[in-house]
Amino acid sequence: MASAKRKRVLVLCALPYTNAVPHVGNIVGSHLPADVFARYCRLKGYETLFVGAADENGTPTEVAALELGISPKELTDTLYRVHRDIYAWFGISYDNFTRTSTPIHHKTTQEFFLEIYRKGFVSEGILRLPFCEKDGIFLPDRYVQGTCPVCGYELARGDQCEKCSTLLDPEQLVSPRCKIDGSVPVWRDSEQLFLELGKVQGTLERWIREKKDWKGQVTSLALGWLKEGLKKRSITRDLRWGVPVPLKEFGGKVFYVWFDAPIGYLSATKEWAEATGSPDYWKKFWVEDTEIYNFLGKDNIPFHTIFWPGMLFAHGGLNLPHDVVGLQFCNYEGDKISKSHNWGVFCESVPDVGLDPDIWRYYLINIIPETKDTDFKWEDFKSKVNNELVANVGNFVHRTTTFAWNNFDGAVTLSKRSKDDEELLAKVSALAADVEKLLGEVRLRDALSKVLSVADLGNEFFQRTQPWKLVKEDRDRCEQVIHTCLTVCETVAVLLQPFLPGSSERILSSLGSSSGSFDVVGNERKSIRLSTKPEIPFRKLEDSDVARAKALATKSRPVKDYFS
Ligand code: B3M
Ligand code: ZN
Repeated sequence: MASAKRKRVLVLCALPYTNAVPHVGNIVGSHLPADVFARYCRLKGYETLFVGAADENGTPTEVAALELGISPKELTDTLYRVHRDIYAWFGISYDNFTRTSTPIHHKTTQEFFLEIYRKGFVSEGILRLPFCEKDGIFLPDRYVQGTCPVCGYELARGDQCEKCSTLLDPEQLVSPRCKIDGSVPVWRDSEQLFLELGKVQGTLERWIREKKDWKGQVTSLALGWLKEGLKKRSITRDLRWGVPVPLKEFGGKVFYVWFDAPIGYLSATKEWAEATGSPDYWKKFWVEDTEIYNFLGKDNIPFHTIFWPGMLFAHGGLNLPHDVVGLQFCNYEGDKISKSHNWGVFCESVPDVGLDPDIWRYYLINIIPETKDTDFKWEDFKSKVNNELVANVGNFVHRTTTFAWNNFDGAVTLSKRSKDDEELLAKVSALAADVEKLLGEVRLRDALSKVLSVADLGNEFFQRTQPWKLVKEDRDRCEQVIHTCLTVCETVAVLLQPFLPGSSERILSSLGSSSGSFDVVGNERKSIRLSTKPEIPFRKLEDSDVARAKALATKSRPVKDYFS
């Protein structure tokens, strides 16, 4: 017997830096898959919490502010709101989307540090850091550019090579330069603190080897780094902006942004718990039985499979990720998305197009880079929306509801079912079970395509049973057929909930239903009464709509314009 205990799930999305405004690649690469999964967990009745935050500390912010001639606080105050509003527009259902500049985050980070410091996982040492004499600052790792010592990629960043994913120290780069002004940095010694990752190497290795159901790309990357042997990694920097190191000897220094950022997962949970009036409730998710799912882009995999779990092992007593859902990249029309080259679809402009967010969600879910890099293409956008969402789901729901409205005044009652109906509903049931299973395995694209198969079956049934003829020849049978079709419509709408929340709610309410869970098939209503005259659920995109969307959504608003 399965235990009656309610399963608990914590869904986490990588914390976006607030030095830029997100583009669609950022949405499909973490927030949207995390959202679909969180919505699924809620519908399953799991105790679900979905939190995130703006990653506001460290050098990415300090440098961006420097470039704009404003303070880091001015920069992050504004960009935090921009991020928050964009995620809300796309229907990303964060229970808490906060910031890493909050007092609770600072406190949580300092306490976390003191715990691992006390436990002997922190050492002191000298770090040679790149200093830009022109800008008068120590350069953030990622603002040093040079050739990757491993694969030879010439534009590798000082924290990591984007080509081969190797974690780097800026010092390892061949011919390093300052990314801001191209000058050659000088190296200055400074006293810093280090996390002794070597001490948790064995524990990490055992933990990762146990993870049989992780994506292959994630496990193999992680095992690759472990094979090289983990070295100590610096966790402090000489910056003003960030979380201060709570040791007298290290006064004036702050934590390295990758040290405090993942602790943001914890502080976002704590902040949420405080807001609900039960400040200790965060422990349910971090100490008691909970499955934690982390969603992130592939460049963040090392930090989530090695660095953050290493920190958690050093700390002890906190839950580790259950799954690290590492996603690949999404390109735009065959090339890497780039704001500076104005190449991509930019979130700040997407609402201007005037299309329903669910239309975007539908296409974007189709290009979640689950196993390999994907591509946003306008042709594909149009054909997916028109040939799948409109022609399949929309058409089935619309023809069924319109028929019921015109011929039965919008209300049908089930008298009996034919074998044909039973067979259809059994197939629908089986597909619905597949959708749930795929969602549980975080195979979101496959899950969505199964939902479409349900609507396919419905369309095919409608076509074959010809209710437009039956209504004249055998009205009773016609009512049974329409009842069956409406039941399938309801199932489709219920299954669409995690993917297209707004549309599915509209369809459900027009069917006189409100779901909020995944139980429909086998649970269907004897009498179905439409609440309103049916409207077209999804409108077909004309060439002119796509041209307009393209013209508007590919315009990016320079960050500086938010401050003028
Ligand atoms: N901010 C990197 C990024 O935005 C970083 C993620 C932090 S997750 C703890 O790609
Ligand atoms: Zn490389």
